[in-house]
Amino acid sequence: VREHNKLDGADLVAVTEEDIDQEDEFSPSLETKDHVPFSGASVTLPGGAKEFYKMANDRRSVRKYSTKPVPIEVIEDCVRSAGTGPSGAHTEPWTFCVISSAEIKQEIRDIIEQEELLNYTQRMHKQWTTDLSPLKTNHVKEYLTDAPYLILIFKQTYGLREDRKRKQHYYNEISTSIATGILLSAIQSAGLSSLITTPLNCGPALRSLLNRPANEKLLVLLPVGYPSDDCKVPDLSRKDLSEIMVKY
Ligand code: IYR
Repeated sequence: VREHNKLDGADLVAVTEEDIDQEDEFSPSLETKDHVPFSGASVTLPGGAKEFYKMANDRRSVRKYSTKPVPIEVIEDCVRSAGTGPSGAHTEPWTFCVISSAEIKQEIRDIIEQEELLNYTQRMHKQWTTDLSPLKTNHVKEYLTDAPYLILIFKQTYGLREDRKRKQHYYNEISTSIATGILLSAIQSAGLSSLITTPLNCGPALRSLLNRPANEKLLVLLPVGYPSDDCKVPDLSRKDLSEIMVKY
């Protein structure tokens, strides 16, 4: 009999005597192939890490968008980049739902604004809403219908193998979060803006709106587009390197 232990993002299956006797019932989810030579990065930025930092430091979370269209090919390249992220046992446990339909964006906005009204007025602690007050956020989210795209990122909590067995998706939340970070940088590199949102309590309704399967759980939702002409952002500063890096 197997014991399932919940451990830090991975569903570990305890190995028992019985499993060891029947080891041949296990087969890797990935095809077993010879390793291939690799000599490191072949594409680099002309200005190296300094140039990447300048780009990254220019990123701001944008909450007011222009309706100016963005070619879908740009979004496709950004999602391709996200899909290069490392993942537990190379399971690639993510789904990126890209919404451009005005009707679906409106439905998403309706679901989120309804929940966020309850979040802000009833569910979030007073300290939480107070901490957010300098950012001037509230339950009204025009960006959900103004931005040309919404990207809903789902983590796949498990997969299905060709032999119909359940495939373990180790560290699916960490893997999908790393892919999301790569997506943010790709969006930035295309001259576009975005915003990480975590619609509290909206996951199940958004999953069913988009007909996503039961193994997919909403991680984050990003509007993507250009900032509106009158866009303003909070006057924030970032921690200095000396505050975030410790050399040994
Ligand atoms: N999800 C809400 C509240 C919110 C929470 C945090 I933490 C933020 O950094 C920003 C907002 C909203 O999107 O308004």
